[in-house]
Amino acid sequence: MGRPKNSQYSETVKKQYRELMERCQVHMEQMDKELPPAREDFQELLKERGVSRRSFIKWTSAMTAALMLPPIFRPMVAKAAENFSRVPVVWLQFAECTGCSEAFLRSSYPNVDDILLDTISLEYHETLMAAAGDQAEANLAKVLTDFPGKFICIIEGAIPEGLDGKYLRIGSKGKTSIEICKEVASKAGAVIGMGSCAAFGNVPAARPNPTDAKGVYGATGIKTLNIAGCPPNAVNITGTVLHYIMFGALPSTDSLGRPLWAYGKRIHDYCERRPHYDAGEYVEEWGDSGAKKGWCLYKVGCKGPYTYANCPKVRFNDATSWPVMAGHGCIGCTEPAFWDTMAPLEKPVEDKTIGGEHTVDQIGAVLTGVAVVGVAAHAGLTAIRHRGDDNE
Ligand code: FSX
Ligand code: SF4
Ligand code: F3S
Repeated sequence: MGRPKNSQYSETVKKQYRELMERCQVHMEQMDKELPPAREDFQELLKERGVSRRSFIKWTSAMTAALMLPPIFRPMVAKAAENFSRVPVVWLQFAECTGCSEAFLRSSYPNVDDILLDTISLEYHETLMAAAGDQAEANLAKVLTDFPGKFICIIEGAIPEGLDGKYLRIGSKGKTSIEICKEVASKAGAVIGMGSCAAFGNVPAARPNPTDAKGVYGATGIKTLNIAGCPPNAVNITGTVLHYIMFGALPSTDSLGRPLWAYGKRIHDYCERRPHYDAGEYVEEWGDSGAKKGWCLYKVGCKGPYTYANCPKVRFNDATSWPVMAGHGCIGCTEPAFWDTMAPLEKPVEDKTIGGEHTVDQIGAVLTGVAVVGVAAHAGLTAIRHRGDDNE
């Protein structure tokens, strides 16, 4: 059979989008029946915080495109935003620095993402909740009983496996992080690893890794969707949760469990210094004339060519800047073991399996083969993933 003709192809795509829309509508109607009512009127909240209707519509268009969905899904994204506060969330913290929670709480002026994150229904979060001791544990047990299969479990931090997990015990019963993780995640509708520690072990697992720390999957076998980064960008969790609200499923991921909509391309592919890379204009040492002119940071150790993330696009600190824009190369914080292999090097990676004498674009092609599996032109159609399809 040959390839379908253009008109056939577009009919097929339209049909698939119609089916996807139906699935979204059915799921959101079902959700309406099952979940508690919204705690706050989202439209009122936007008004109170000074976000105009026009800005909200602009945001929904941008988020729809970011999630690789066609514009017809914009009203569904708006509806999902209104329902954001209805999905109960349990946030577990294990071996980490709380930077992920900080990133999640960051906001100096309100934009739609920040307001959404403010409304999230956090039923349990050790740093933020008022309850302590037995009361906190009772709150957690209540979510597991009241919303089995309906709440989202977000895990921040690595899990120490050493001493049978006893390097990290939490609560009055002294449960290990392995026990808590298994108990809570087994009852969740979706499990999200927030940050590179939960995803890959990261800082707590860096050499010599005295506690034998691992990512959630490595320590427990529980598959997580990974919002990688140290810390990750909060925008990437907003989009992922919106997707879950719309379809009852997490977005499709690369082989490392990172959602393709946010981690499908390399830093190097989006970087504003890329024209200087292509022109062979490099910073040779810190403070030289190239540094003053904003040239490419590859030779002083930028790991953008090996790193999959959308930092140049979404930026940090109210979207004002990101590491390369601030003048330092990317240290690869969304990649496994970056503390051992990439961060300390203020020069290009020499490992021949990754870099060496290859050109940066060859490196990208190799990494694409390893880490990212085909982002289709109409990737929205493949953006629905069932639990258990990732981390493989
Ligand atoms: Fe810290 Fe989160 Fe890095 Fe880890 O971040 S910012 S060490 S990813 O688990 O708190
Ligand atoms: Fe940007 Fe780094 Fe790539 Fe240079 S090597 S273009 S600074 S991402
Ligand atoms: Fe991390 Fe590199 Fe982005 S260091 S924050 S992935 S620019």
